[in-house]
Amino acid sequence: MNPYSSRCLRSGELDNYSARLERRLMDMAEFFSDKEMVGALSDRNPLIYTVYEMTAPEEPGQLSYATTILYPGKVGDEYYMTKGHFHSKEGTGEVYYCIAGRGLLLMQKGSRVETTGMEEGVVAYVPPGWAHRSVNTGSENFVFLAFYPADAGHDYGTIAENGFSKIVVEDRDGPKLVSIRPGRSIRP
Ligand code: M6P
Ligand code: ZN
Repeated sequence: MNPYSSRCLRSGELDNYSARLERRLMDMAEFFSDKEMVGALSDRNPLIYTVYEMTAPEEPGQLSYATTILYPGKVGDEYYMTKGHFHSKEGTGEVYYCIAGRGLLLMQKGSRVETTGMEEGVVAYVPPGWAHRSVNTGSENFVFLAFYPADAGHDYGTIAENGFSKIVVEDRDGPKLVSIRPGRSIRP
């Protein structure tokens, strides 16, 4: 295959991409904690995030990249976030680069939860084996670029079933990490 490139705008749009995905609330209802609020918002079904992917063939050694535009908002007290996933293939990590906005990269392995504060210019590393989710804690679009092995695969099922053990909610003083499943391993 031949080399290629994309121009990544500050808005998060790629001018050359293989797929554009939109995730609305009802595509990810099971991921938010406040089920009553999910029900109340179901008619409006707000757009939570948009992804532009440039995927390489799913073969060892190939790399894909994607931008995510995560909009500001909350479902109840919980900030808009991505579904979050494990990589299906063991031993595959990922690099995130924040282009604009502000948020948290929430990661969990077993019962260990870590967060990295994301703002313009921050580069963050997700080591193999850590589930990862992005959360928009700001009032503007949170935009980031990710690089990952093309054959990593997305495992959403484990998170849909078990959830992360902490969620990010708005408190009087700002974003707060709250335990909802204390000490529970995400992969039982
Ligand atoms: C980043 C990458 C993508 C991922 C996207 C949205 O751009 O990690 O692989 O698809 O974020 O996250 P999710 O797949 O968890 O909804
Ligand atoms: Zn990933």
